[in-house]
Amino acid sequence: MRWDHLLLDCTLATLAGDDGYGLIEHAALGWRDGTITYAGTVHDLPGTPDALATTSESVHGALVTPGLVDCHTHLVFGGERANEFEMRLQGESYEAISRAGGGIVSSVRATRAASEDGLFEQSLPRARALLRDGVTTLEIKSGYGLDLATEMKMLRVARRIGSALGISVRTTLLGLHALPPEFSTRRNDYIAMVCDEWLPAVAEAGLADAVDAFCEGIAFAPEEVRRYFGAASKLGLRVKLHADQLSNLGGAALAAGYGGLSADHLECTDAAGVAAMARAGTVAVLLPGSYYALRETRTPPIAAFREHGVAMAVATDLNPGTSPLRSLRLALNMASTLFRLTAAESLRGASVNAARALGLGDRGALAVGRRADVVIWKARQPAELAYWIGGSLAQRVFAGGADVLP
Ligand code: DI6
Ligand code: FE
Repeated sequence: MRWDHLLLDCTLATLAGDDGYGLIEHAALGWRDGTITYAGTVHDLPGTPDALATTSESVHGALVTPGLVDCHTHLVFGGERANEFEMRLQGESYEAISRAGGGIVSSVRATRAASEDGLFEQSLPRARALLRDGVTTLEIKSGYGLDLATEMKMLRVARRIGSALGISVRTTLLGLHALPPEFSTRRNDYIAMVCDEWLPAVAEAGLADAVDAFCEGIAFAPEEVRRYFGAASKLGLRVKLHADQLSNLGGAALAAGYGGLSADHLECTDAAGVAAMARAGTVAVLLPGSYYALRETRTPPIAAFREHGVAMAVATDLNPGTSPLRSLRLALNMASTLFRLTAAESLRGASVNAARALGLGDRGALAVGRRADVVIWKARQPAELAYWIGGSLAQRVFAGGADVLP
């Protein structure tokens, strides 16, 4: 059976193997029915291109990588918050704006007010911007509804974005993001409702691939998150956590204790948190966009992650408040410049390790049997993906073997 398509003369960064780029020069990459059938040198091809594949083309030495994976976004939301950006430029802090009724709750108002079609129309261009930058798998969280109907609306819109663009979207219920104003004096009632009503309803509807919470002084306490994770685990839902971003509440260890897919942010994580993540195989998702936008000064414990062998992912955290970042490549640049990840660590963080943070073993590297999610870049060196700041570098993007670049 012939392959559908064969790329020749590639500079292939396979990202297969335990570290580095997995570089193959003068390489070829073939696929059939959305699955990779060959990743190796042109020299070792088991026949002539015409005999092997229905169509083939030379990419003239261009860099070819797996489709990128953005494993942490909040890109479905109504409105925007440029006014809060201006307030922060005047010296207001993110926490002060949030306590004064702005922040997440202001996006909640706009998201509740939007129709489902309106929310889709507002959100789609943000996902398209990521796709133009090489993203073929994308995680999208709810969390700007804070009532069940709006949370479900967000999750449906997220799935619809995936179908509209021909890329993979993984959805996450972010039930504990902020306390909705109507529950301001009934905190426990809100937690009980999320655990006892929302989780079963969302699981039953099959709308979420995982659940997430914001564990922070301005959001939810560790014991509240534990109750929620306990309920989610009983329903078979995997957990992720916004952990130790602004303060150290032991979030990294908490997520690891529930076999968390990932703990995210981690600027304030301590040695015990790192060790717990290593034991549980929980991925550290680094979000340099919010670190940058909030002018944070503490960096995540990168050296300790390396030392303990904790896999690091890099994501945009695309959201209207703390990370209005619509380029995963820019997140790579920030991870390398601000957190000092090597260019290879940054790229692995947005491919193979990001896939792991979503529980996906079928992508993030170019190897026989993996999904044919492939990007051909206007670049020759893999380090260029973290090196260039801005501009457009993706030349062709394939998701499951189909050309999806708009
Ligand atoms: N952490 C974040 O970075 C975003 N949510 C969260 O839990 C911020 C969300 C926002 O400000 O709208
Ligand atoms: Fe986030």
